[in-house]
Amino acid sequence: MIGNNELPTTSHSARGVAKMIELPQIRDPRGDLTFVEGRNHIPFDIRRVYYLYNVPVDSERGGHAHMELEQIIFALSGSFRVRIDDGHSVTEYWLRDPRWGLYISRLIWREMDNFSQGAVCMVLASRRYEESDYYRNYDDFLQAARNSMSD
Ligand code: T46
Repeated sequence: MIGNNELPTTSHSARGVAKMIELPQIRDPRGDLTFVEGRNHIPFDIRRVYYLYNVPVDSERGGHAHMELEQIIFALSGSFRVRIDDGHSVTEYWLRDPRWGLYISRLIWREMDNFSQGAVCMVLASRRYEESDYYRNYDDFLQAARNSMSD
């Protein structure tokens, strides 16, 4: 089941997209189970999984955007805040429920902070790690985002 109806779609000439996606939950007295299938529950094939843990509560992560990468971010445990900037407006999301992931397309600047003690952030990504895919300079991101919007 998908929250908020349709899966997000991205295009190279559109503004970046961020959207919460609800995953299935199999409730069970033995413990609940949630699963994710690429191109079913999320709009891409999963090429990489990484996770953040042992994160100090005053840590700030992110501070970049991607040229091509799409991702979905989960709080598997604990909570944290994700600030999303599409070059036009900024939106805050709080992740705290492992059934809900935050889908982030290309050309979205993200910043993460307010990690709770013991928070675990898991990310499913559409591509392998490539440093050349990052905008780590905000002005470079902004220019690319604005160019993309005007295409
Ligand atoms: C994102 C947020 C949520 C790798 O070697 N392989 C990897 O798959 C990743 C993600 C990182 N790295 C290296 C690159 C850096 O030397 O690990 C170091 C830390 O990476 P970074 O500063 O980009 O970590 P975060 O937590 O600020 O950002 C990461 C992702 O890079 C980013 O795409 O959206 O997590």
